[in-house]
Amino acid sequence: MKFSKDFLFGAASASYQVEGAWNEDGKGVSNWDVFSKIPGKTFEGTNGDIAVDHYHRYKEDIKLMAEMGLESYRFSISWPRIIPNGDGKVNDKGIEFYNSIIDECLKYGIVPFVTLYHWDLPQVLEEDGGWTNKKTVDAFVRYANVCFKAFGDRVKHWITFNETIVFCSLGYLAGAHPPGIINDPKKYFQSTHNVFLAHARTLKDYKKLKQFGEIGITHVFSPAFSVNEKEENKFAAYHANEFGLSWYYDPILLGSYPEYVLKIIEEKGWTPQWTDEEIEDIKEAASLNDFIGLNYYQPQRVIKNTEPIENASRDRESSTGAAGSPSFDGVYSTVKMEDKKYTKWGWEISPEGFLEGLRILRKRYGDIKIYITENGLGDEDPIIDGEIMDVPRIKYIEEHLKAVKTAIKEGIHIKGYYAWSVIDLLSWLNGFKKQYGFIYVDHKDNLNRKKKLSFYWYKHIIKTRGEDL
Ligand code: BGP
Repeated sequence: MKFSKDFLFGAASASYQVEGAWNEDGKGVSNWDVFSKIPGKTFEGTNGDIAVDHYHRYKEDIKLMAEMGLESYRFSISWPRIIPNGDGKVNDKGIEFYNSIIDECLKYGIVPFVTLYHWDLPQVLEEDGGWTNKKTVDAFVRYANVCFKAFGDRVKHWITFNETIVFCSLGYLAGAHPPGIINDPKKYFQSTHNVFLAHARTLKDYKKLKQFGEIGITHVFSPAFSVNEKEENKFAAYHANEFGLSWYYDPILLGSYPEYVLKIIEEKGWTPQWTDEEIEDIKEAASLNDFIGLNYYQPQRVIKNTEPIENASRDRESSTGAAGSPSFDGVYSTVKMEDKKYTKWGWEISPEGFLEGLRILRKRYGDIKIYITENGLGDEDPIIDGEIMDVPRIKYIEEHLKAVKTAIKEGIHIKGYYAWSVIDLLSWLNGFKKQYGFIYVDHKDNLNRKKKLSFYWYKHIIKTRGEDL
């Protein structure tokens, strides 16, 4: 089987992780510009001041993407580059930069797939309460409208938010992302609701503009499975999926919050402050989603938690995605299993979990259109005789693309696959050590670009539309 002609083979990046130029051409300061400079917050104090200098080298980078045969490039817009203080004057130079990126893509027939929010919030808004403040909702909707008006003639694929669960939970429970708050479930739930509201209102505005593109949101897709048939562990996995999946997917796709979670947060006093009008907006917007974006790296293996949660460490080390921590509410724990395979960073490699998760998703939400907006392997790539031999990455992507193929055969509506990442870039908490790209960046030699083995492999897969997989 070949992937259909309208299936998009792509790869992704995010503004803070690639651009650099953090204080150039009128860009405002972002929460990450500030947070990454707090000692101990990032791996060896790395930050995105320069990142891989995509801001100045985008032409070279997009040319390489074209050479790889990439059909679509998923990138994000830096909000503080467009509106430096979050809700004030628009920065023309920022508009100009993304116009150039978009036009450069289109020159080669690469479809731009744009994320509006991949975590770099204008610092002025962060200091005013960030996503816990409703003012941020209004400011986001305005910013989104600015982008639609500036780029919507050429951009026909929009993602509002990237991974709400990550920036809200690491921001307000683990303290490992800005604003660095530890263990505040009230703020955590408030921020998630505010993001869903911003998403809903943005969709309503986008549809009014009649630009006839598609719009959706990207969520982490990390289904939880019980480690065995024991009732208490099966319940732990159910609970994990209600809090980690349903809480995020239900408001977007069904227009309402899951009863199970609502009841618990009510008892605990964590219910967000919301109005009937807001709940109505979320409900109305559910039918306006054109697709859902899934970022899949690994599933979760879950058991009932028995440890006191006070023992749970809340820091960078324990927030990088490896199994082994109790949940914030102490109900379940993620565990590493003897019979599973893991990456160097302790992430499980499970194309089976991917496929199984896709089936569960279809059962709950029906035939929604899906894009796999991120999937890939973080590794330290071996260099042999000057060549970057990233064979494990090829294997990882191959296995996951096969799972996509099977899912499509089963009738699951997947219309595109974006590898994370197009080029080696800054990992939020792991610096430049954890590589994901098809294109290598030499940090010892002027950030020069070099094609990896996976570059040639992906090129072949795209050219043959995955027939040989
Ligand atoms: C996702 C983010 C990406 C990227 C990726 C890999 O959660 O959307 O921006 O960072 O994970 O994560 P890491 O760099 O921690 O391995």
